[in-house]
Amino acid sequence: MFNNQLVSYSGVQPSGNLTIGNYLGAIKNFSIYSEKYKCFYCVVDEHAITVRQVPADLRRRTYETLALYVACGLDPDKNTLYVQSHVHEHAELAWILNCYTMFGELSRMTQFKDKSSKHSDNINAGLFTYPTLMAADILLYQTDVVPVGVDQKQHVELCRDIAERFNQLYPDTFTIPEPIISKSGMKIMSLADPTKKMSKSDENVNAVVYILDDKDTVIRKFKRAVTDSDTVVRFAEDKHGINNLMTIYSCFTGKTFDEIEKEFDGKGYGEFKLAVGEVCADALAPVRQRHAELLADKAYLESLMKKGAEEASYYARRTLGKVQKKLGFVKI
Ligand code: AQP
Repeated sequence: MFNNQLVSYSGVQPSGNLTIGNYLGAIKNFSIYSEKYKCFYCVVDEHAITVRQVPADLRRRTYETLALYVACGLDPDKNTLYVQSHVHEHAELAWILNCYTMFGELSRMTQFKDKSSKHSDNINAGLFTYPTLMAADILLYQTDVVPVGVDQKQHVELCRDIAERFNQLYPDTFTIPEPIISKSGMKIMSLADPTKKMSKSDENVNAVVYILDDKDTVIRKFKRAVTDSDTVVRFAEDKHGINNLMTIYSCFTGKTFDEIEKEFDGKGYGEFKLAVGEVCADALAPVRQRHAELLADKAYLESLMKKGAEEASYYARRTLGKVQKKLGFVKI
């Protein structure tokens, strides 16, 4: 909480083209908080370099991700939208928090295990300490709620542990944040292997539906989605592919699984896949159009970056100053 106002904080890495997993699990839900909370939504470029990036791609995607925030309905006058590397307090607080985070805690993070097996040639210290940078992101703004997909829940829980440990030593420093996991889009799975999370860095482009895919591409990808040898559209433990498609359909239409099962009773998988593709493509069409308009105006996006960085820095400076004072750092 800052100035008696509840705070919502979240971020997305510009590490690839954003997917419907990022959209349904995170961005789509961000605007829900704008009325009641002071909201900070960050393009977390410092997190992205824990995996090698091509500089020109990182730069382009940073603009694209900011534009997507706006295109997905985040009003820059009601939300602080900014780029992480523009606010140096993130990296500074992350260093301090590293000294209050245990090696064992970081070793248990499943994302570290997953990413280090995916990038075995580059298991760098940043990949290992990613959760302390994420804790710094959240704690700098005295955050109350963190809307994220379920894959990030473990990191928010570690952030809470770090904050509680710090508060025990130096009382009343940080607000303890709560992760908010949207029930519907908590984990969207790959279309090629529905036991795996849909990820923007997946090398198989057919496994992933990007927010900016055109209608034909979206429909083609859903038509090719891996399902099973059954033909009945119903939610069941072992039907990972159908469960995932039902989740996506439910997120876009607001229908319950019971309603979806009734709607597709007696119809085959082919008809269902087509329907999922159509609702997804139709929902994303206005986002794509607005995104294209925004990207054409780079000066506007830069003005948003500047405004966002100024707003965020004001809050970040206050928390970092408080932390430094409590630790005994000398102020000059
Ligand atoms: N498949 C998903 N289902 C639901 N939510 C998801 N999120 C990501 N994928 C899914 C949520 O999107 C937010 C931003 O994610 P991120 O950019 O910080 O990184 P990530 O979780 O590592 O996402 P990716 O797409 O898998 O990126 P790469 O491939 O670069 O690692 C988070 O709230 C996340 O939960």
